[in-house]
Parts: sequence; C-alpha cells; structure tokens
Amino acid sequence: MKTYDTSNVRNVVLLGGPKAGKTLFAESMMFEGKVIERRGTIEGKNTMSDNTEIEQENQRSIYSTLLYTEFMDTKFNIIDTPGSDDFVGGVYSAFTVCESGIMLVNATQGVEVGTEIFTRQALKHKKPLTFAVSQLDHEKADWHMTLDSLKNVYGAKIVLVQYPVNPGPSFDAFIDVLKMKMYHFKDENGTREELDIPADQQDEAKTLQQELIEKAAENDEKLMEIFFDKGTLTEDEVRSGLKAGMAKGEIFPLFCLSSKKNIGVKRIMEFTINTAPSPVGVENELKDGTKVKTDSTGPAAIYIYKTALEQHLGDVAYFKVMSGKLTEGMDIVNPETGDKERISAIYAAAGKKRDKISEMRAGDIGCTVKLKSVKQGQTLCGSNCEYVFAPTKFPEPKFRTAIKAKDPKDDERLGEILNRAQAEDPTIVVEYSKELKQIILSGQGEHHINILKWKINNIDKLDIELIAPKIPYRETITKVANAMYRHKKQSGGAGQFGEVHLLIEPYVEGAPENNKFKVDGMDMTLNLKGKEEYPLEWGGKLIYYNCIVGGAIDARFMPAILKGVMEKMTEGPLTGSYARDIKVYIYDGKMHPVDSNELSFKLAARNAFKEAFKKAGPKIMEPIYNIEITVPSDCMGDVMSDLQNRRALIEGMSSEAGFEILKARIPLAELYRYSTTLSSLTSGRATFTMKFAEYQQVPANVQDELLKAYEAEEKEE
Ligand SMILES: Nc1nc2c(ncn2[C@@H]2O[C@H](COP(=O)(O)OP(=O)(O)OP(=O)(O)O)[C@@H](O)[C@H]2O)c(=O)[nH]1
Ligand SMILES: [Mg+2]
Repeated sequence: MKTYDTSNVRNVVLLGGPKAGKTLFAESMMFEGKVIERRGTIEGKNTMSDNTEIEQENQRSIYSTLLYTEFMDTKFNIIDTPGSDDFVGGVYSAFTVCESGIMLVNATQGVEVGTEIFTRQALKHKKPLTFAVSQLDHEKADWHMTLDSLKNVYGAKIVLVQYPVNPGPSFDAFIDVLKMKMYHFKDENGTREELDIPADQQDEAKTLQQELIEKAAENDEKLMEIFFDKGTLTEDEVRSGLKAGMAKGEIFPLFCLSSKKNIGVKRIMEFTINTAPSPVGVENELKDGTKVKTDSTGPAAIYIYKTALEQHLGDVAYFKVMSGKLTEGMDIVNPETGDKERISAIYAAAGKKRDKISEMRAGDIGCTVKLKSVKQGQTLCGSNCEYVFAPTKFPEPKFRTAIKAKDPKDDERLGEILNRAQAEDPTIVVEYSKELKQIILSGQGEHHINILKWKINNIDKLDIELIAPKIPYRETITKVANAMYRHKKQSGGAGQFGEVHLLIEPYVEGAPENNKFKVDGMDMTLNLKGKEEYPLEWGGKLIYYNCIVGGAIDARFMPAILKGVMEKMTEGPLTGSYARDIKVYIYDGKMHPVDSNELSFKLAARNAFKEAFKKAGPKIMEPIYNIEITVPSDCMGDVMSDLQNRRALIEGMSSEAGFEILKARIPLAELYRYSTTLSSLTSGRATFTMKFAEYQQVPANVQDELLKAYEAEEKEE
C-alpha cells in the first residue's frame, strides 16, 4: 500500500444500535474501495470485521475492528464498533483516534437507545456525525416512522440530504437534494446511474433542497450573507455550511443506505471525503493538558489505542500516528517507562487482512507486531520527542461479579487469563481482593462478562464459575469507650506479660483535639503526648495517641501496641471487615520486669481494642454508589418502583428528548445484577452509570442480618 498524506486520510467510527448494519456497511465500503472482491455476509460468517470465532458464533460484533478502504485517493480508516452497550469500551477508544462518525439508524426500528447513547457520547467527544438510515431494502423498512423518530429526538438537527424513492424490498433509488439528482441502482454491486429528478418528485425535492440550503447558511455568517443576497447557495457552499454545523454538533445530515444491496454506500463515502474533517491540524491532548497539532512534519509519536493477541501473529498493537512520520525499522521509546522498542513492520489493517507499508504519516491508523511491553493507552516516541498523550477515559464498570476456577489448581492460569483480558479490554476490571478473599471481576454488563466467560471456557478451555460478589463492608464506632486487657502466660521458662488500657473514640474529619472524656459516667482527662495519623489503605483513618504517664509502659512497646490495634482494624470485631475512622488513646498499662515483650503487648492491645470496640456503639458501614439512569419516559414507573425496593434515595430527575435522567444513591449490595434487571424492565432501552460515592452506616435491620450471617459463617469455619 502507498503512504497517504495526512490530508488524504479520514478516520471514521461506525456507530449505531445493535444490528443496525454497521458491519455490513463496512464490508460494502471495502468492496467499493476494492480491498475485497466479494462482500461477506453476517449469516455466512465471513465478513472482514466480525472475524473472530466468538463474533461469528454470536452473529454480532463484540470487538471494535480496524478496517481500511481506499476511495477517490483517500484512505479511510474505519472502526466498526459493536452496537451493544456492553462492549462500549471500543467505542471510547475509537473516539480517541477518529475525527468523525457515521451513525446508522435501522429503518425497521427508528431511533433506538443505542442511537441515543452513542450520539450523546459522540457529542461529548465533539465528533461530527453523519446519519444514515440503514436497511432501506428490508421488507419492514419504514422511512416515515424512522424520520419521525429522528425528528422527535433530534429536532431541527436532522437535515435531509437524501430520501428514498421506494423503500422496501424493491428499493433501488433515492433522491439527493444536495446534488439534485436521482441515483438509481441497476444491480447489487453498487452500479449506479445519475438521473434527473422525475417530475412527480420535483416539488418535494425542491422543498427539501431549500431546507438544506437554509440550514447550511444558518451556521456560518458569510454564508448567511450570500444566502440573503442571492437567495441560494452553491453545492460547495452548502457543503461548507454543513461542515460548520456538523463541527458544532448542530447538524446531522441524513443519508439513505442499503448495505445489502450496496445502495448509497458510495455517496456517503464521497460526502465524508468532502465534508468530514481530515486529521490535519486536529489537536490532541497530552497528559499534562497541553495540546499538540496533528502534523506530519512534527516529531514522531504514536498512541497505542488497542492491543490484542492474535493467532499466528502474537501481540498486535494498534496505533494512530499522532505526530510526524513512522517508518519501518524505526527505534522508539516509551517516554514514561524508558522502554525501548523497534517498529519491525507497519501494517494497514482490514480486519485480519494486513498490508505492509514502509511509512505512515500523522493522522493515519495502523498496527504493528513484536513490541515487547506496550499497553493500551501508552505513547511511543521517536528521537527528540517526549509527548505523552492523554489516555482514553473509559466508563466506570456497572456489573460486578466474583470469579473462580472450578479447580483451585487452575487459579494461577485464571489470573494470567484475566490479566490479559484486562489489558485487551480496559472496560474489564479485575481486582484480587485480599479483603473479600475473592477475585472481583467488573464490566459493562452481564453480557459483557458472559462473553468473557464463554471465551475462558471455550478458547482457553478452563472451567470457571461466576459467583455472587461479597460487599466490602467497613466497621466503625459511634461513641467513646475504654477497656483494659492483661495478657499473661506462665508456662515453663520465660513468661509473657503485657497490660494495656486504652480508650477509643470516633474520628471525624476536622473535629478539634480533645482530651476530656466521659466514660461510663466517669470523667477522664488524658495527657496527649504523642499523636500519629495513619490514612488507611481501605479508606478512612486511624489516629494513635500515646498518653502514657509515669512510664507505665516503655516507649519501646508502643509500636507493638499499634500493631495489635492495626491487626484488629484489618479484621473488624463485628464481621471481620476493615475498621476505619477511629481515634485510639493508650493511657495506661503495666509491665513485668522480666516477662514483658513485644508479643505480649501486641496481644494485649488487640484484645483491649476489640473489647472497647464492642462497647463503643459499633456500626457496619456499606459502600454507596451514585447512579445515573437514562430511561425512556414510558418505563419510568417500573424503574422507580424497582428502585424503591433497593433502598435507593432518588436525588433528582430531568428530561432529555424522550428520555428521563434519574439520579439516585444506592447501596452496592442492592446493585448486584442491576444492569440485567434494568435491561429486562425496559427491553434494553435504558442505560446507567455508577460511581462510588461514600461509606454509610447500614440500617439496623441490615446490620442484624449481617451479624447473623457472619456468626453462621464463623461457626461453619
Ligand atoms: N435487509 C438488510 N439487512 C441488513 C442490511 N444491513 C445489515 N443487515 C442485516 O442485519 C443484521 C445485522 O447486520 P450487521 O451488519 O451485523 O449489524 P451491526 O450493526 O454490525 O450489528 P452489531 O455488530 O451486532 O451491533 C444482519 O442479519 C444483516 O444481514 C441491509 O442493508 N439490508
Ligand atoms: Mg457489527
């Protein structure tokens, strides 16, 4: 393949709801660019994009796939994304490397939740979008319903560039009001003829042309003047007005498409070449917040947006040249780790088809192999360059489960497999929780995790189980209490002796220092001598005071006492969960001239702390999450009543184009499999995000249940 200039590259992400027809559209684009001679089909399991066993098995895209095609001296890098929200990770990384998107809206469905979700994300990432109504040849294709739904949701942003003459199985023509031509297709290979608009379509076409021109003029002052002057705009002027409106997210030009019959594909490609931004001059953000323009004369730097382990090839790194030129054989460095790598080969990729290329310029996307240690999200630089591009921010997980190998012998292998899964798909989060003694696996939905499970079972041939994840509870206290404990042992030779008196109090951020306490009706005044503050790994704090007077305990035993307290903090007295936010005052004790040692004081402290804790109004705390649910208005009632059964606190509601946005706080314990429930309550039409907010005390009845469950568990062990 030849090397393309930055200005002759278009990086386009294909978006749309499940089964909108993205993969087949990509197939047709590659056919038009002569990258392939025959178009594969989904049912035939032979498309360039859905090229993995798991995608073919499921007849849907699961990974985002890089494809290329060459058309009108332009190289298109196409990223075909999965329509299911469960696999949204690839959409986010595509936004990092693509300058524009094409949104397919299924003519049999109209606007779907997927359309909504991905449009919103594209706008957030400031990507101009071209809309195309797909599957117009389908027997259930309904142009008017689809157009109504689009106008209903996006209003005046939807601007018709084309409309179909005969949607449905006989679909073979559409009218293009930018070109003011009718395109008629003679066969299913995209052979088209440009005809004059038939007399019976003239009025409709002229009205829509006028709307298109006015809309194009609206987004540019100069064009507005020309329009007022002449009452019309040229084709080029309309394009430039559309381009300006698309850049602002104010215009979604609408096209007609049937990928099955290869109708409309070429026109969308032509329009994209003329109207969608090339990477020239596009600013990319560095980690430090500064921006660097895409420029092939700059220093060489590539951004790794995806890595994958592929059959026969090993580790493949997919990248975008962010600056300068990348050449075969080039030495590059990861400026953050200092790791040195060599680019042994550069490929343009159309799924598994790879074309070698000796040089790739800024803006272009490709892949390479045999890099030793790169990860998704990293930057590699040539000489005299230290760019580190800001890595893609992926959405927070919304489905959480525990996973284990059926045979504990396989634990280590499972660990390796999960680490790899996480590296390849940054929306998979694996956490080996010491606290819960479980491997916690999180992802974007139950389906997302089930696909991973299928892969581990069938490809890695490892037997695994998904089980309910435990909740990382915390324990704390609500009032002051004290306790003393004497550890004494006399067996044979040397004995053990240590006695510790301590007082504990809840820690509240910002509360003033205090040395006067009332415990069991008695006043106590402590002499605060030493204070140590420990932020805890699991959140919250431990404040440790030395209040020993008159040498009751030697200073050399204080670290052992702290250790004893800390040990009990990691295994709270109520349920064995971590304890947090406690002030501990060591105010008295006793030593034995011979028998006292560190172990004795550690044990004494541990037990004294445990006793005091139990008297100090102990409480279990649970993690609370902020959730934001996007629900179609007609499902709101069901979603709300379900939330009420989950101890949720509704915090706000707002509406946005047919959808309600609901904000709530909800305990993690009530979120198990929520994504699945929400999906079944709304037939997959809702979506949500969740983010950890804080720890809060559990209600008394929940605390009772947890205490009982812990007791039962203890007995079992
Ligand atoms: N009649 C007709 N069917 C189509 C057309 N495009 C796609 N299909 C069918 O619609 C189904 C989904 O097509 P895909 O191309 O896999 O859709 P997708 O958007 O990639 O789907 P996901 O990757 O699962 O999100 C398949 O059965 C296709 O054969 C079209 O233009 N006309
Ligand atoms: Mg697909």
